[in-house]
Amino acid sequence: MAVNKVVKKRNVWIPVVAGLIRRQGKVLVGQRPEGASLAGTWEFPGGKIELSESPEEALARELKEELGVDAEIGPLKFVATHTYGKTGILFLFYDVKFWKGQIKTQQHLDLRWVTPKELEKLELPEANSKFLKQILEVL
Ligand code: DGT
Repeated sequence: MAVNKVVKKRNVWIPVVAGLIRRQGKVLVGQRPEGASLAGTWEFPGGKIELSESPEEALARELKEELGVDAEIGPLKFVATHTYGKTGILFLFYDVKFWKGQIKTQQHLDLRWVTPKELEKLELPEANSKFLKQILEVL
């Protein structure tokens, strides 16, 4: 007997963690490299959460990979969403105030410490410029 299976198509949500790394009134941003999606835009260091990682573990791993430091992940500051076509991104922004080691570019084209004013002038991924107001409020 043929079974009519109804497969419900669901859009996909990808959880992404990002760090607000702060020092002396400035926040760290990295320029996404050639070949990556959104190349050339300035992002907050971070990335996708792998299966079996907590968001904090994912962010600590990304900061080690991208900046070469052992970071202590602080509190969750805010959550935001953005959709690129059929893919939704769920962003979790964490405060990062402490880290061990010297921050060095490992994957980004460049890293910059910027004031909130300077941040407003940089080319950010659409997702970030959309909630820039919220970002600035927590800096
Ligand atoms: P992979 O393994 O190549 O997929 O990359 P991951 O896990 O390092 O993640 P990433 O950073 O390429 O992906 C994060 C997605 O979120 C990507 O579509 C870009 C987008 N995005 C928008 N704003 C930001 C931001 O401020 N920080 C980060 N990390 N991603 C952002």
